[in-house]
Amino acid sequence: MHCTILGAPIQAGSGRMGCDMGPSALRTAGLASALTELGHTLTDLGTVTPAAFRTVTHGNAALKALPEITAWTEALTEAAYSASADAMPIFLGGDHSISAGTLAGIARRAADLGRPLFVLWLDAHPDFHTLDTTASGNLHGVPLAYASGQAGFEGYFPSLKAQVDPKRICALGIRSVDQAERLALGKAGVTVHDMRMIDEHGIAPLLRAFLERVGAENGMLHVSLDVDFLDPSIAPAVGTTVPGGATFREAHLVMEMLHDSGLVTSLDLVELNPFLDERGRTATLMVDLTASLMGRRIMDRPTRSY
Ligand code: DIR
Ligand code: MN
Ligand code: MN
Ligand code: MN
Repeated sequence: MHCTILGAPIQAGSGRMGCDMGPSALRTAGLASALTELGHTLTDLGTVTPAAFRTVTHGNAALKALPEITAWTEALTEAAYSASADAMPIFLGGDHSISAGTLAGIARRAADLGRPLFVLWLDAHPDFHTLDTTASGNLHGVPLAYASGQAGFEGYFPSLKAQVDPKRICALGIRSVDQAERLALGKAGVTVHDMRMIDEHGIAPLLRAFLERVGAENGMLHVSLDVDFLDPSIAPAVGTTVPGGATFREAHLVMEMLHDSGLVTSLDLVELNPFLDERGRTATLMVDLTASLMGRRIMDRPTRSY
């Protein structure tokens, strides 16, 4: 597989500093060699640069860094569209607001190719706020709502050339949902497999059912991996730790199943805050999970086709 790597060092969407060091920490943890050792080729496209920020005002006084995130979203939409032309792009955040742009660009690519785009959202949070409903004002809480065409972004974020169908989104690992998000997710028809579902059914059957849908429709699959999907005991380097997250083996199993499916066409690695890490162990885990997604395995086994 040919991969492209793009750094998107945004931190303003998370409301605290540090995520801008994410791309550097992922590179330091050996992302490139992990990919090439698996036989993939790669082009590191470096760092995306946003245009100058415009002054904008919005009725929600809580919103933080709206002009900055808007400019980043515009730049990332274009970058994601180009980077996905003939390669699998891997986007290095940066906080989760990067996915407003990565999803918008990938959705446009999928529309060009005439293929349905599915999204696997691996996160403690659904990030399904609009500019009107977010109470924290942290714009890493809005990308999934924006990219799936929820109302309230018009005139602020770039208008979408193509949007993600909310019914093709599966959010997995969810354990912190605000009331406005709960209502909007239900209304939009997003599949939410929260930690309770994972506890009761196991993570594999839930993921398998989703992958079967993607395969049946010859879909493209974008995976967005937020560090806080993982339990804080194994992944401390994130500003919004939530107890009760995915274990080391659950996370690797998800990645291994994704690899075996052969369906993944793009990936976000987001919310890594190296300032909060312990001797690089979260960065290393994120790279190891990416390696599992890209084909690293314990023992050889037949590939499952969906
Ligand atoms: C909360 C937390 N729902 C908010 N969100 C995220 O601030 O809107 N934390 N995405 O990582
Ligand atoms: Mn997130
Ligand atoms: Mn999160
Ligand atoms: Mn937040």
